[in-house]
Formats: sequence, C-alpha cells, structure tokens
Amino acid sequence: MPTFEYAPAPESRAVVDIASSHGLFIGGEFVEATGGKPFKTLNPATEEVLSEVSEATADDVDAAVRAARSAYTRVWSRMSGADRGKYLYRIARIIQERARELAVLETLDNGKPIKESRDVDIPLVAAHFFYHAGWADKLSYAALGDNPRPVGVVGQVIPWNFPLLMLAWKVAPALACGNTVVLKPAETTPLTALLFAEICRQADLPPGVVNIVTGAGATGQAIVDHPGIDKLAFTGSTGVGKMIARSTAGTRKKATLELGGKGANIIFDDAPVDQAVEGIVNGIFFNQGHVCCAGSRILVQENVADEVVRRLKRRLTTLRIGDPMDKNTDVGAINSRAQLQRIEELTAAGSQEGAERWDSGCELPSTGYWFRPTVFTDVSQSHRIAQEEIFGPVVSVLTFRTPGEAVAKANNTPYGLSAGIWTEKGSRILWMADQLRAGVVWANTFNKFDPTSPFGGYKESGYGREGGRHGLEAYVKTGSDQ
Ligand code: TAP
Repeated sequence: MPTFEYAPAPESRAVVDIASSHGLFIGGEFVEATGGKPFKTLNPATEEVLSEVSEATADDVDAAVRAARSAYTRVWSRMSGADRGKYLYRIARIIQERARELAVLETLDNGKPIKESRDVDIPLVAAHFFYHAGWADKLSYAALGDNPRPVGVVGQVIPWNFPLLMLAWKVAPALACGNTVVLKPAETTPLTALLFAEICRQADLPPGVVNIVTGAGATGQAIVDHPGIDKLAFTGSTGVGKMIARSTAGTRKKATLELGGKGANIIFDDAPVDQAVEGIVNGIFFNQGHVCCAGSRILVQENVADEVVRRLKRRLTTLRIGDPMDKNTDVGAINSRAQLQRIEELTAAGSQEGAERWDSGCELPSTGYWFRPTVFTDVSQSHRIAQEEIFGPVVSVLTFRTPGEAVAKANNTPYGLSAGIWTEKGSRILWMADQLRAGVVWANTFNKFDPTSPFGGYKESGYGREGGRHGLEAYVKTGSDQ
C-alpha cells in the first residue's frame, strides 16, 4: 500500500533560542563548572551541534548538594504544603505557557517526532506538576503513614528517552513532599533540563531547591556517592542500576530504581486485529522504541499469527520516518550513534541466531542516526532479541497456543515492567493481569501514562513506584523514621 504524499509541515525552530554554551544550575544561578571538560550536545537527526554543555565535577556536585541542603533546612522543609503547592502550580502553568518552546527544544536535542513531544511529553510534564501540586498540602491524608515528613536532599539521575518527562517524574513528587533536589540529565539530552532551570527562576522558586548538574556517567556517580544525599532516584539501564544498588547498600540512603524492560504485548485470536496492530505499532514504534515499557515482544496466538504479522507489515510501510520537526513524521531519529550501534549489534545477532528479519525498506535521511522499523519472526525464547532490551524500533514476534503458555512466555525474562493484553474477554484480561509479573498491564491499549497511576517494575526492572499516591512514599519519612 503506497504512503500518501504529504506536503512538508515543518515546525518552526524560531521559537527556541539555544545559547552556544551552558553552565550548571546551582543555588539558583547558572555558574561555571570548576574544571570538567565541556561536551557538545547534538541534534541526532542532523548531527548539527546545538550547544556546548559543562561537565560537573565531584566538586560541582558537592556545591550543588550543599546548596540543596541549605535550601532544605532554611526554606523548603519549613514551608507549608500549601505554599509549596503554589510554586508547583506556578511551574506547571509556565510549562504550559512555554510548551511549544519546550517541545521544539526536546525534539531538536532528542530526535523524537515533534508531534510526540508536543502532544505527549510536554502535556504530561505539566500534568505531573499540576498533580503533585495538589498533593503538597494533603500528604497527611495520603495514607503514607504517621506524620509524613520530607527525606532531605534527593539525588536524581535520568536517561535520554523522555528527558523532560523523566525530570518531571522525579522533581515534582520530591518538591511536593518538601525535599530539595540535585538532578543530572543524560549527556545526550541536557537542554530541556537547563530550560527547566530557567523556568524555576521564572517561578521564583527559592534558590537551591532545584539544582541541575550536567555531565556523563562520572557526574552521576558523584551524585550517587555523595554522603550528603539522603535519597537517590535513578532511571536508566539495569546495569547502572545494579551498580547504584551495590554502592548504596549498607548506607543510610534510600533508593528507587526504574530500570529496563522487555514487555510482552499479547494478542489473542478474539482481539480486533486492526486495533491490536495499532497497539503493536504504538507499543514499539512510539519514540523510536526508546521506551523502557515498550511492547518489544509480541506474543500472538498461533492461529492468527500470520494474519497479524501480514497486517502489521502492511501498516509499517505507511509509517513516515524522517525529519522529527515535520508534524507528519511518525518515527524520528535514534538518539545517538552509540545507541544506533547497539541496535545494529542486537539485530545482527537476531539474524545470526536464525530469526527472520523484515523491515519496511523506507528511505532514510543521509545524515543523522536512523533505523528502519524492523520485525523479527521465527523468534525463539532463547534468542538474544527475545531476552535483551534493544531500546529501538525493533519487535520480536513469538507465538503461543493457550493463555497459560502466553503467561509463561511473557514472564520468562529477567525484567518485569509492562505487558499488554488484546482480547475481547474481560475475564481473561483479569486472569492474565493477575498472573503477569509486570508493574503495568494494559488491556486493549498500550503506552498510556497518567500522573495518577503508579509506574514501576518487578525483578530486574527495579523497585519503587513513580506517580500516583504510591510514588509519594519514596519521598517521605513517617513515624519514627530517622
Ligand atoms: P544509562 O546508561 O543507565 O543512563 C542513565 C543515566 O545514568 C544517565 O544520566 C547516565 O549518564 C547516568 N549514568 C551512567 N553511568 C552512571 C554511573 N556509573 N553512576 C551514576 N549514573 C550513571 O541508561 P540510558 O542508556 O541513558 O537509558 C536507557 C535505559 O533506561 C534503558 O535500559 C531503559 O529501559 C531505561 N529506562 C527505564 C525507565 C523506567 S521508568 N523504568 C524509563 C526510561 C528509561 P549519561 O547518559 O550522561 O552517560
């Protein structure tokens, strides 16, 4: 089926003004780093350098932790919940007012399609701040335990796939509960976090309540190791999460870890096929598959497998891949060369192990980092592409005959973050949801997010929840906790 010809519909980038270099945001000011090596952040769709960003050293992290401690003891932990809530509402409203600017900047720095940053990421960012603003003066009624109090200074390290949204998931609950934060965005996507720092100033947030230190793994490690941090919140790979768990073991630091996933999207033979195919597309090709809870394994009932795969391939030939700033683009750029290489390595392993590889054959731009939506069939449970997180636009199709077999296969992974079920039978949905070892189970939909709903993993997908009432628990002490 040929793709419709669409005229280009480019979003204007005139709405953003990207400074050629950026300092660190410490104690309410943008300051020079004390000697780290500045690094460049690129537009992955064009490889154009967008800006040079400072690398925070351990000394800079120390300054940020001290600023956060001072703001915590002098101002933020003493402020009434109602007043903290007012700041969060103010931040949420500024995010809405500057939504277009934030969406364009996110797309330039990350490579995701503008229609996703505009319609998904940024509205959810504002929603997280609105939602947590509402909790700030109601923590005693949230059934968190006796006398909920802030934990103190929180260190937060986030990945590059939803840069500003992951910041919102971390910063909004921390601030609502009366904590102050030191946050490190990912090396490849620091720009919206730095614009958020500007928004904190615009909202007159007391200096030191939010501190943003840019850098790579070593800066993250300096946050993790700093003795002045009371709680760590990390989102990223399971490998780094395990290191963090090791380095906080035996210390007084609390930690929550949101790690990788290998979600199963399970299609029964009574599912409406076209809707299920849309669900598969949304589950794995949304955000180029750079989604921890992506439905990267399709488990399809054997008697409808050929039909589902046929319609899926036909649908994939209609996806538009290319300029992320074009409003018609469905699949944007891979975030970095390193991530592209990892996707290439794992997909090559899929072919070597005997799976059947198919891609849409679409044309790709000549500069930037790109990967065609790819489907593997004839996949078996032991293949690396069925076990390891690819974190790209690649899906592995496996089959099953009975609901029990679907559950066994879905749970046969070290991860446990998400799953999807497609069937018209409500009783089967409830039975399956009960058996699946996944933090989120979607029924007849996929990749739906809401700040009121807790999100998190089982097994190697991490521990702790973000969002909802449950997400507040990590940010408070109760009863006789020290
Ligand atoms: P990581 O390499 O783990 O990076 C995550 C963050 O940790 C980045 O800011 C990274 O810095 C930093 N970091 C790297 N080494 C560190 C260390 N030794 N100590 C402290 N911090 C360190 O993951 P990624 O490649 O950015 O993100 C992809 C992974 O995140 C996937 O596995 C995905 O599933 C997971 N993820 C999970 C979720 C949830 S909610 N479960 C959500 C999104 C992503 P640099 O990037 O600057 O090196």
